[in-house]
Amino acid sequence: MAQSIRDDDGTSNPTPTLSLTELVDQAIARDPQRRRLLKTGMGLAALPFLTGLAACGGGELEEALGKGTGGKGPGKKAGEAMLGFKSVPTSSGDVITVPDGYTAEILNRWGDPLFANSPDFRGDASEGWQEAELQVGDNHDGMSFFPFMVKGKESSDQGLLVLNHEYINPEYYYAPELPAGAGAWYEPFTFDKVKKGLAGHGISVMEVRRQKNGQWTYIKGSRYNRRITGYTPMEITGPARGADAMKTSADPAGTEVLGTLNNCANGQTPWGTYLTCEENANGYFGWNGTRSRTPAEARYGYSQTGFGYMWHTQDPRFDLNANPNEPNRFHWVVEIDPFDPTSKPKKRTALGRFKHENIEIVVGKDNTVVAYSGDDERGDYIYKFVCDRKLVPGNNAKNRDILDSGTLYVAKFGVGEVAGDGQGTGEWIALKHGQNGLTVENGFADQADILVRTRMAADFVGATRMDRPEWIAANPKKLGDVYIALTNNTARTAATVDEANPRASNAWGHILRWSETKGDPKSLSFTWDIFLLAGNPVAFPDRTDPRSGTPNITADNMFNSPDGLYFDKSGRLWIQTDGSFANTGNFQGQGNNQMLAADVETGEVRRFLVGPSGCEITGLAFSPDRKTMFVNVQHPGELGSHPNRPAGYGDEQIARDPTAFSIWPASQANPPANRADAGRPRSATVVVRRKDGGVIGA
Ligand SMILES: [Ca+2]
Ligand SMILES: [Ca+2]
Ligand SMILES: [Ca+2]
Repeated sequence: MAQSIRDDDGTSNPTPTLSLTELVDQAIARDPQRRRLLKTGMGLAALPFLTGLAACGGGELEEALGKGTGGKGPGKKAGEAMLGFKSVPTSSGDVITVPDGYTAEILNRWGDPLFANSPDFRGDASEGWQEAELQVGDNHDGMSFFPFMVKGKESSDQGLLVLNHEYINPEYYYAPELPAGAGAWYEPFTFDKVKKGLAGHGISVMEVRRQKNGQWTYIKGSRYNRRITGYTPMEITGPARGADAMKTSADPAGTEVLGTLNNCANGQTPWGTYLTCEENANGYFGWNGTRSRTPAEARYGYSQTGFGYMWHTQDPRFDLNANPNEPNRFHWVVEIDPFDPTSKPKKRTALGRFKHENIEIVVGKDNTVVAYSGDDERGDYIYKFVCDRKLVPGNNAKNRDILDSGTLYVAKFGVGEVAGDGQGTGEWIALKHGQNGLTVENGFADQADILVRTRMAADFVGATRMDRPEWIAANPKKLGDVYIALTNNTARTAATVDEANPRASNAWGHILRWSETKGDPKSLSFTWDIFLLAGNPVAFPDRTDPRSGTPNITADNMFNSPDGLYFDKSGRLWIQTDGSFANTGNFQGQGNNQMLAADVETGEVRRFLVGPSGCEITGLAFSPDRKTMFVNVQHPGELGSHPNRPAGYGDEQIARDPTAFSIWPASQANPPANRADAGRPRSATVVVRRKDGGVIGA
């Protein structure tokens, strides 16, 4: 999410971690001979690691860039190009652009009818909550494709598409009732509007099918179709089930919660289930009257008015003074069986409570199941969970509750042998009661307490504060290699940079990767390096200036704020952005949010897709043959600092004139003659295919 009152750019982790100076001093203590090298100059640009990157990236990288496509990297099919498409130019326009030879078609949109009895989207936001519950939700985000098995094989023509609806844009979601000047567009704010808001959140499950002509459709009324919303009953499982902190007046046992909220990104398990991650749930809560925040409420970013949704004014469930434990029942990972529309989703508390971005499951050679997840806030942490039980391949029933027991770890990044060379070593620290000082004496009552207050346990053990951990993706061609998008952190200062987060005022973000020791996902140590620093080589042409990015960032592929990361089966790394589309200053020439692909062996990055006005690109899935790509466009029309934002328009104006800025996806093909007939911009799932029917990206 970006660019609005609903963006949580706050910092609720005040814990200091070691400054670069302290890290350098530590390294010098270990190796006094390095003193001269490390202590000279000391502007970041003078740091050896940047010149080191230039040295290892420069010549070889340019050669790779010149060669363009092809080459036999590991894991590719013979003759398959890693980046076999021509880079797409940036754009500030109101359409999706894809490379020559590709098509982009709309599969579903916010408000599309999902069930036989669903009403069609009216376009004026006049639906009530009962109707909204029967339609596709808003703000599409993380997504997975579950192929049907046909004749014993995974189909690339039919299956279930499961997608998150992270939040709503009230300015487009609610129809103004009072005339302009008589009140704000959202007034009067009612309990029914809370319920409609809850209906726009959650998850959609829909059957999708490829037609004979190659185009995809979703099947309205399929028996698999399902809406999960902010009201759907879910079971609480794992160590925090039944804990005092999980009990409320509505659920005195602490075992069942209504709904899932702020479902950002996702994960897909080898046992056929979907994982959805609860991120900025704090934004929906507030309080009436006065309240002194508890330390945990402060640490998780709760405030009197949240992100401005106003739910707490109408529904006591979201009022911390009325229901102080209700927030503890969010910020979890939820597991859903998409093939059984009657199944009850499960909140898996063993995985910890924080602002989960996505969850990436990796299975070791010994069938150990490991789950990675980042906590998306400035200065927060990277986690991994190692399951107690091993995967039983092919036995979904046996694997079903595997995420309920295991050990949660948090990452600590070290400088390694050389300070300032952009690589290092790291360790995973267990967040287990009785270990690493997480004891009753130190204020942690039991494992449930550690899990409900995971952030505070991680603070206690001294984990490394990162530049907003977003998606994590594991390289399918190199077991134990894991990549993370660290989207940006303009709050980092020269005094708080460290080697893994090396830039003060990091406006563009970076992608970091680590290799688990011996390639074993359950290892408790790793080595790491920086895959790329995003930047702007046009605004900052001096390539020794860290603001220009690493050498693999060029005028033709530059971007800011990497967010979604996804490896396809060939080992292509897809990068989706949720950053500034201002196209000026630090971001000049970078246009709208976009998607790129990277060859992680050569470091080459190419721009694959540019989104419409005011959107972010997030959520990615492929058919098993990878000839169909499903990609989500979230919040087209969000005003932010877009260059085409109508003058004088804020949320109030756009709510009353909702086609003044973006009409995507109506703008994509055959837009209506009368622009107002488009109704309003809508989040949507897009199908990208190659006109020659080939593998996407190759
Ligand atoms: Ca995020
Ligand atoms: Ca180092
Ligand atoms: Ca995101």
